[in-house]
Amino acid sequence: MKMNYLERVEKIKSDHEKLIKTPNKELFSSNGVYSRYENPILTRNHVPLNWRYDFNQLTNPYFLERIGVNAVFNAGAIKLNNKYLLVARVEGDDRKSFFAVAESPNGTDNFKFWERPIHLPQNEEFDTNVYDMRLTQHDDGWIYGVFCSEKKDKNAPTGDTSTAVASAGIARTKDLITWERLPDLISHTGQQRNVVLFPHFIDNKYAFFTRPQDGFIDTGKGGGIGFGLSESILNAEVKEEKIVDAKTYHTIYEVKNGLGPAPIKTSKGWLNMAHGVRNTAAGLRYTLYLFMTHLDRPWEVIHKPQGHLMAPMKEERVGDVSNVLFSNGWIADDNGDVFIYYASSDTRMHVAKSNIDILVDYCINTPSDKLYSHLSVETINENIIKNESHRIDL
Ligand code: M1P
Repeated sequence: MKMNYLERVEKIKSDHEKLIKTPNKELFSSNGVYSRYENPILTRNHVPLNWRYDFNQLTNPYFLERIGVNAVFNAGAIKLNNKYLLVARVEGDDRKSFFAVAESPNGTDNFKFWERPIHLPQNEEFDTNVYDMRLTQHDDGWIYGVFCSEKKDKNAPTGDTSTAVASAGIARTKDLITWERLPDLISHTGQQRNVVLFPHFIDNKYAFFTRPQDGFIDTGKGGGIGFGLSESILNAEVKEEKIVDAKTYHTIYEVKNGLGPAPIKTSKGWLNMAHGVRNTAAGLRYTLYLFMTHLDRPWEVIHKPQGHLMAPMKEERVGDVSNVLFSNGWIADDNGDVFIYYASSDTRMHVAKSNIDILVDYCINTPSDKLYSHLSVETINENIIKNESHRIDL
């Protein structure tokens, strides 16, 4: 269909408007633990048109998209001034990721990007790429964003133009508009990605969940979700990390894992969501899992259900990096509802809804992984036996 300039502008504008205003629908949940919503909540098509198009007919007579966006995913989340806010990873066609805030009035639809992407101040050595921000409303009054700062590996052999180094970048803000950049976290266990600031002081120190790794992709001898304290946030340094949740053979986190968003406090302990990575013949598979840690000792696991909480389903399975669910944002609402914001296959953002009581029940009462097939069968048989006195005729 051939369109003139104005028809094309109008169509693109009205499609965009329609997409942003599309209502979302909660779907029935057969597991009862959480319910997915029907539509993705943020995609590359949600990105404002004036970031992508030149609206001057003289310089853009064909109304071409000048600055393409490849994907919107892995968003941090926070509720501020009654608005549900996501700090999304927006990845341009040029492969550079940056952060941008999108706001919704209800947490499940009508997500609209703020006027401009976040201006993230740079340290002396620039970040080549930044992504996966975890937001923490800290006791000290600041909102912190901890994210992956990626730089070229200076020790890579000549000709190696892809080896990178990951460290934890730290920035803080009061309003998500103006950000103060602090020095990257110093750790002594190799590279760091998936670092999360704990919201409270512990022994008057800042506390971080970490993910030590020997290489950029492979965690090597490192790995596991770690935990360590830092005297200061202005020059954050974790001198020692204890492993909270180790990678383990033949589990959904056998290759690596990493904490998702900052944990949610409940009367029975801290709720933690993480991603676990396992190997398959078709490559790595990322799923989300939950565990609870002790209220006073948030590095101590007290309940850990077997397997995943959420795994990629249907269209979630396919994208730039297929077979991936990743989450670094959730919001616990005042009425106990929990919105789980998750990305599928490094391409788009979704939401699922649960609540604190249900997630706590899930953590406490789901059997744990006994690590052997015959013990999994034993767990099922125990359930069958328990059910014999509670038969429901179907
Ligand atoms: O591609 C899947 C994910 O891979 C990385 O996570 P991890 O360090 O645990 O392997 C990150 O690059 C993440 O952004 C990405 O979604």
